[in-house]
Amino acid sequence: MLTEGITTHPLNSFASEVRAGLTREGQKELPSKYFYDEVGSALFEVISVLPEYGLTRADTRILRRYARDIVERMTLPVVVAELGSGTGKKTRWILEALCSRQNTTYYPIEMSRTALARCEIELGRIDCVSIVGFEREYLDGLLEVSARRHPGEQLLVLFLGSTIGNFDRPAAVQFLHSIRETLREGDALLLGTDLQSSVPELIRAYDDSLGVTAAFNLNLLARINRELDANFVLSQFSHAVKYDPGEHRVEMHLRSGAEQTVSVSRADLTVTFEKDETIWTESSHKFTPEAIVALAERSGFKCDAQWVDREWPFAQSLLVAA
Ligand code: AVI
Repeated sequence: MLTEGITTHPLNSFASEVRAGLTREGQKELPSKYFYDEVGSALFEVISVLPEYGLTRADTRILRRYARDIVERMTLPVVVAELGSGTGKKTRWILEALCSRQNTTYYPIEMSRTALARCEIELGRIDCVSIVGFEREYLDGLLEVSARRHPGEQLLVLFLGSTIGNFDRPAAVQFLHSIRETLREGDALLLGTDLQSSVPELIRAYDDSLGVTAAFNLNLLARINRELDANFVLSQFSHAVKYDPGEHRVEMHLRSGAEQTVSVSRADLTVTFEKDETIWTESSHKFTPEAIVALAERSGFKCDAQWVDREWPFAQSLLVAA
């Protein structure tokens, strides 16, 4: 695999976002994108196979079952780009379905070099696929891919795993709109989204009995300790999960077990927590099929088709640039 471009979150942007989030008026926050260091990515891999967390299995099942139907809706030749490819496991089905019809260039766009390398191992063995990885922010990478393709090639962008659910609703519209702006009419976005289900089932999915999701959440503080020279005492914080029925989202927080003061040297910050005060670390929005159609339309796409899993409420939607 060729890997192009190098962008990592520079230390000072991590430091300044931590500083901004922990000094906010009212609810303290940390951005969920910082979960995914080496340890966090490994923990997320474990989450994705937990019995309580059906999301990744549902995402994969739909792709395995319907990859042919999905690619048959595209006009050949097609190049494939993926935003946040992870290890690329799920993508195999789409690439194999395309391979029965054409040789395919696949552009994984991913911030993690380790994930890109694993993606090459996972997918590099498919004969008719050439992989060109981009270690970039999603939109930067996509602009580059879109500009590189040959005239007449259609672009299929994959945004799987319900990562769109980690954006606030207005940010989700804005992000899809920015994707749309990099595309040409007729290009497509395959969007994976977790759907609404019962609240106890959702809470269990984010508060598993082995405590893996709790470790994933707490690792954010451990990462701040490691990279920003902070002194969070992990045993003084606990994983907390709640569901906001108005916003249809699961929220993860870290709750302070005592009144305490923490310093984050490289962010030039000393911060005080009340007992039971929380840091909001992630939102996972849940959708309905109709809400996805509306979201698509507000962002310049038309929903061409949807596939819903039978075992876990999850949808893949093929959105065509209108
Ligand atoms: C990556 N993202 C879609 C996952 C989710 O379900 O929101 C991250 C995650 N957080 C806790 N468990 C999984």
